[in-house]
Amino acid sequence: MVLEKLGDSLKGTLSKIAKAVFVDEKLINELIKDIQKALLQSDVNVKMVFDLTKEIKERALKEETPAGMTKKEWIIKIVYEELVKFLGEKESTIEVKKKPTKIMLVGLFGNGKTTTAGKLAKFYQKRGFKVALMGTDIWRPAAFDQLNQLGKQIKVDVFGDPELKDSVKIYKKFEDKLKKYDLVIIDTAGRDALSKDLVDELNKLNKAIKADENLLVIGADVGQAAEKQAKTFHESCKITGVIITKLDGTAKGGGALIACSVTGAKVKFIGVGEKVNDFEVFKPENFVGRLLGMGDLEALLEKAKEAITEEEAKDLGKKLLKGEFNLIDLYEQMKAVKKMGPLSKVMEMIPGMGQLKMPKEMLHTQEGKLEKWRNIMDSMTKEELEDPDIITSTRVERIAKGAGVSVSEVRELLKQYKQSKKMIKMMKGGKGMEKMMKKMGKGMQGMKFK
Ligand SMILES: Nc1nc2c(ncn2[C@@H]2O[C@H](COP(=O)(O)OP(=O)(O)OP(=O)(O)O)[C@@H](O)[C@H]2O)c(=O)[nH]1
Ligand SMILES: [Mg+2]
Repeated sequence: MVLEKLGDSLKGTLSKIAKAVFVDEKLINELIKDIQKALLQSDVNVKMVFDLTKEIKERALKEETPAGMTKKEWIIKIVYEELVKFLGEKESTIEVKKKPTKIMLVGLFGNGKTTTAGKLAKFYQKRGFKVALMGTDIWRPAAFDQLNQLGKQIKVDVFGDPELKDSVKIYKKFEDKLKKYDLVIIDTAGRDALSKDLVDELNKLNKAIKADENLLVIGADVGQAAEKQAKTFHESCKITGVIITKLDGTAKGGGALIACSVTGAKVKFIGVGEKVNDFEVFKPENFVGRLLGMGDLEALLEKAKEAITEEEAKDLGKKLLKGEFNLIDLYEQMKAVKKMGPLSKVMEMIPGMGQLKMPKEMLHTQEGKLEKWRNIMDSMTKEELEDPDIITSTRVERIAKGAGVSVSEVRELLKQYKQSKKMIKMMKGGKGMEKMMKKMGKGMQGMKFK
């Protein structure tokens, strides 16, 4: 997988959102920090990281969640949209319209021009075009051999003349022959820097070839330095697009991709391996979708929907307000709380409740306890469930036997019930309850799990 590390961190960040109980400013701030960390580790320029995350934060806090979407889904969508925007939004393709369409590949030493020439040739050949490769690298002795071998491998004609020590002359020599091809891909020589010498040579070639596309080939391992390279090549050699190679082998790829996109030079293709087929059209939407593991996230959000619904929360709230509270309600309440996450977190949201001492058992609804409670309640009569105060010691023994649990476990449930009832009475006395319900309602809306 390309940019595995960046993808993993971003996925981890977003699944935190999907799993969270409440989406609030604190969570959004955490999200922003996580995204910043992930992008900086991928060598994205600091200013860009801050621009991007500022936008995400502003939208997440200010924009209203569209109808039919949960807040969580909306935030994940914002992250996705902003990343896509940063990567240049729409894909930018090359159409082979006139014959021959000419693509010239330029770039510094070892960035993958020759390899990419082969990949591009294969890409268009597969789409039914008649493709030719041309080598104009007069600097590296083995350059023409390398291209020839590639041509043989993919069965594409290769033109070039290692004897001629002038790249323009090489092109001119074969210009006529190239006319019968739909697409001609021209490989050029690299340098270790964008020297005046290289600029002169490329400009000379440009004038002679008048290529339809001048594509700059940059290895992703240069990270954010890609911006400077793209800019200088863009200004001095009129490049029409960028191909980022080696995205498979570096943690800095995010930096290179984003850096290029902001120069205005569109990334058109990406190289994702050494083989001829390790090559893709760069589609920001698909790319970000894959990076964020959209498929996995959807599954995660689906799970989040299983949590408590707004209706359920309201029903429970109404009952509590009326002071009606029996064992069944306790069971429902515990179930709801379990769905929402730790009760302590719920309590933090209610004014004045943070300081309230809660029964320990209530704060830690253990897995399995609900199951047991349901069994115990199954052994109770309707009368007992509605008015647990009538349950005497002999009744406790009978219930325990029926449920296959110990007497102390039945007593524990009853104790829990009494404590909860007491607490509810206490809250009913003050204004706390109303506030709590309002706040709960708000929180629930934020979670709106359909
Ligand atoms: N992993 C990986 N390696 C790549 C990719 N593209 C190119 N390479 C490797 O990078 C090295 C340099 O590739 P070349 O195509 O020779 O680079 P070049 O730009 O033509 O180099 P010069 O002609 O010397 O300027 C080779 O070992 C390629 O196999 C890619 O997408 N992924
Ligand atoms: Mg080369």
